[in-house]
Amino acid sequence: MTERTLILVKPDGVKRALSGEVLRRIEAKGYTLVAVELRKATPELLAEHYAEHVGKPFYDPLVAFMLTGPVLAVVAEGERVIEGFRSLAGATDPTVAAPGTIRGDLARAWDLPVIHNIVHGSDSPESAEREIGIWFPGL
Ligand code: IDP
Ligand code: MG
Repeated sequence: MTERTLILVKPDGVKRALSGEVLRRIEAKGYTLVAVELRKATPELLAEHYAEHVGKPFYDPLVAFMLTGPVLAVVAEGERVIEGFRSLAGATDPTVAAPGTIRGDLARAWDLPVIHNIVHGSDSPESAEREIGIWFPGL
């Protein structure tokens, strides 16, 4: 079934000029770009986006990190794109993310309170619908 997912190039990816590389991989896989916008997050928006992580030890550092610079907000569309982009992104921890994935190829561990791993991708149809509504309420 054709579906949509919310992807973010996080501030580490934007700063390292990897936005184009991430978009290239999304398009090369065969997914369609529906929306692409360079945005400055706000604490309110991130509190909604990361609601599931409130109270975890990395929550405050995660929000602080996401405010260090612009993020590239993307909606991509395609057959099973939610699962497919998670597969392109690789595991959360870039040290063990498989080579060939965005995180496995382009990120590594730093001695930081929050993992810098270049991208976010919705993890389920429910999350995708919720997150697209947060970042692109007009869609
Ligand atoms: P995901 O991005 O692979 O879906 P989540 O568990 O949803 O991973 O976590 C959201 C983000 O929070 C991660 O992408 C990463 O930046 C950060 N994070 C997750 N777990 C940890 C942790 O154990 N320590 C530090 N940062 C973490
Ligand atoms: Mg997640």
